[in-house]
Amino acid sequence: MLRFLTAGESHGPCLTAILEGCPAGFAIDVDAINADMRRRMLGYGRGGRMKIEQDTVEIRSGVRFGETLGSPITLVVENRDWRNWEKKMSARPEDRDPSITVTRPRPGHADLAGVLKYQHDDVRNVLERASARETAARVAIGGVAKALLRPFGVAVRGWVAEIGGIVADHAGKDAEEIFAAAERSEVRMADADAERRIIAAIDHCKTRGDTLGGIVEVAATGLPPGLGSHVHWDRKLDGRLGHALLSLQAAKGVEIGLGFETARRPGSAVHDEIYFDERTREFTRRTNNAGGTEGGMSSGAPLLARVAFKPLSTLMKPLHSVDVRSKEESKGAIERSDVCAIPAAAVIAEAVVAFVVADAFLEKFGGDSLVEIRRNYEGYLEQVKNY
Ligand code: EPS
Repeated sequence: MLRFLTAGESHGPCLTAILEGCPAGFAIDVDAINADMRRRMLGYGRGGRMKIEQDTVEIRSGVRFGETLGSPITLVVENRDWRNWEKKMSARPEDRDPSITVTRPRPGHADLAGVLKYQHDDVRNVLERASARETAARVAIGGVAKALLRPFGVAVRGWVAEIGGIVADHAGKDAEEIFAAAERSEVRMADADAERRIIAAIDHCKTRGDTLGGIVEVAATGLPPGLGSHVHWDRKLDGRLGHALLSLQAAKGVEIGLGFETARRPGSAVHDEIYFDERTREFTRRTNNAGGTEGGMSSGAPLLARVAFKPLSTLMKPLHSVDVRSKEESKGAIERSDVCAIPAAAVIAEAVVAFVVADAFLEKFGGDSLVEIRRNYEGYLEQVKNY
């Protein structure tokens, strides 16, 4: 239904995203997209690059007078750093400079597998595209996805659950409360004590030339039941979320709802019992351990996803490596990087969830315009209500 491509190297002129499958008539607020672009740049532990960039989205196609046309939407994010890299990242053969070749792959990054696979003699040919800079394009795409969901009351919110093993205490707070407090936090958490300890841990890590990973959470609320399907593997909503979230740079694990904890409990302590409210004539649940999906379909309860990110693989005190040219023992190359990018990862995961949900939403209620989709959506809700 909805599909996108991103293009662009970290230190190339720009990132480009093309989103195809957007129906007509949806309001696009560029300022709202740019607010997310700014949120992605924030967070304690970010490195020098974020001082150079001022990520903003320019819409080059598919939107006229603030509304989608139904045609592909092109989003461009300029790399301000490009002016420092024009020669080093030039497309012209005469600019080739062997003295800047990177030959020491960083353990954990795409460097070694990438040069072996693509037969490159310069690790930079891999690392530029493998860089998490690409996530700026995904946040831009997510901004449009949120605009597709907004008229139907679907909201997607992300925050940080833990960094470097220090876990936020978010007990007793709902998604809206956690999100509101996390937006004011340098580590995107609603727990001032954990925040203090994490900031100290990031400072400590920085002095040791090390990095920290963490876990982010995303909640999507306002979903109708029945997005995705049980009938085929590639139509399952949780499978699609897993694929999209694990495609994020440094992502190592995805959980939906109770996730891995379900494996440790008996069924009676996992499954969300079903009740019927005679007054509203609705099926209800008292728990949401399933995290909003059952059988690969949205249940109507909030969708809750958790994503684990490993620590960034550029270490200022680099790990053991081997020079790919000389085969001599060495240390991994040092590139400018962040000590911790987990607060940004929460914004990025939020954008990815928004895309997957918008795609499943259009698949279910598909049409060429907002008017047509609204009719399908309202008709379906009526049908569910009268079941
Ligand atoms: C990033 C831009 C990159 C890194 C980071 C994310 O810019 P630079 O390499 O010029 O510092 O800060 O990427 C990585 C940590 C990585 O390993 O690729 C961004 O825009 O988010």
